[in-house]
Amino acid sequence: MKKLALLFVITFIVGFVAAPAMAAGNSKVRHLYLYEKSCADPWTIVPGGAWGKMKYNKSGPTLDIVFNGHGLEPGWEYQLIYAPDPWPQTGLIHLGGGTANKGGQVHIAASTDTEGDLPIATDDNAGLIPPGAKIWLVLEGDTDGGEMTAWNCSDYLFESNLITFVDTGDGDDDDDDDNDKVTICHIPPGNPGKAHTITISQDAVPAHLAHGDTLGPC
Ligand SMILES: [Ca+2]
Repeated sequence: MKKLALLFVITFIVGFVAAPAMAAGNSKVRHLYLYEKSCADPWTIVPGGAWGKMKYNKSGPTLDIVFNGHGLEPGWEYQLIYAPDPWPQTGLIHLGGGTANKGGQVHIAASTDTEGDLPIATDDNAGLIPPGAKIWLVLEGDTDGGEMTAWNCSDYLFESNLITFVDTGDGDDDDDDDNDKVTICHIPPGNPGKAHTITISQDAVPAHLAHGDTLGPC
């Protein structure tokens, strides 16, 4: 009976201490693992290879990430990116960068105003059900502006899952880009059966119309 009472007291204490901590925690926080992969179908994870873990918020005015990578090349510079398909990942967004230390570890903490939700409308993976965004760790020198300019696959880390991010506002960029939305019928190239209505920023309209999308809902 004493044991049971003690257990009850411990449970009560743990519950009491843990509950406020959970309430204070951010329920929007998510985690994504990234791995070195085989670089050929079916893109299996390399056993004992490099890997990393990214903590991020699933919604907010900025995408806030904390990334820790392991087993990388000491002294090399890396960039964490959102990588819209297809090649060359046009429209990619830099989420932060860092240099691997002597132990091959990279630490990146950064906030980025994505100026819209992820995946972006022109991402092939926006046509998936459910849609998702790829996050990669690539070499600093392999991107230029909003595209990949080189492919050193065996030096990268790739997503274990697709993620989504909802941009709830303009952050501190003083644009009104998040309020400047247009509804279109998005017709995935080569896959008209997956046409669906999406809302995009005014600036993205010409690119969509150019690949066959139409104004207004489907
Ligand atoms: Ca924003």
